[in-house]
Amino acid sequence: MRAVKIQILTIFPEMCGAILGGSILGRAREKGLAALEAVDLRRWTEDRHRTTDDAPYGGGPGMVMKIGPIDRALGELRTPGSKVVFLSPQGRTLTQAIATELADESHLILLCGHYEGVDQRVSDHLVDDEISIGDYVLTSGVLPALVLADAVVRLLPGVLGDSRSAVEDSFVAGCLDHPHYTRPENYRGWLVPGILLSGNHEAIKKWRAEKSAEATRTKRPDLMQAVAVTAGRSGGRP
Ligand code: 9D3
Repeated sequence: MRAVKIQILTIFPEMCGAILGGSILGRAREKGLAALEAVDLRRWTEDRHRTTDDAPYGGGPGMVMKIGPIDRALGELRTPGSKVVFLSPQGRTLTQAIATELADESHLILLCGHYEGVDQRVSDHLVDDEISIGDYVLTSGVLPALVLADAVVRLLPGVLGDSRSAVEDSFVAGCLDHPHYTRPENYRGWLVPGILLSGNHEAIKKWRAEKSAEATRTKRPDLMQAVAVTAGRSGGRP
């Protein structure tokens, strides 16, 4: 059994509690598959006010996170096999492929920024990887760190009840899912497609593949290249 240690380094560790203790991540912890922990960056401050930010050199609005507490924290948390990931709007955008890559690590330290930014020397000298979760503005790196932890932990063998789910990810990542239905068969006249009630498993499999391809083509044509590759065809040709 392979266990992954994930430490979220932040000045707001209390933001992480419900997520790290909740459903899937909580179960992964209980099963001993993942050790998830929010670590308070203020432990490494050295002044009475536990200061983690300061005014920017060159002037301007807002505050900048200081390098000192971050350097001391990482100096203590790092291990020979650890990887420090800085959640930042300047990072490479998180994808399923990156989640898979990080799920192979044994110790992730997720560094979260707050305020207007973090001293550039942190990115330049102290981190191994820099990741964004997309092009929209959040107030800190804490939610991105939790998103990343969730994407990674669900990939660990044994975390999802159904081992098939994670295996199918390689496909799901390149193609939208087919529609799902459950009881009742008729809700206010809105019917479940008859084929799903037919018991014909070959036909159902084919219908789902077609629905999946159709949804991808109409809603996410940008994914079609990946679908063609996944299906073993070349260069997105039909
Ligand atoms: C006014 C300064 N901002 C320019 C738009 C810079 C800024 C600094 C810090 C914007 C957001 C943040 C806080 N966000 C993150 O630390 C963050 C983030 C995000 O906002 N969106 C997507 N992924 C990420 S990863 C970390």
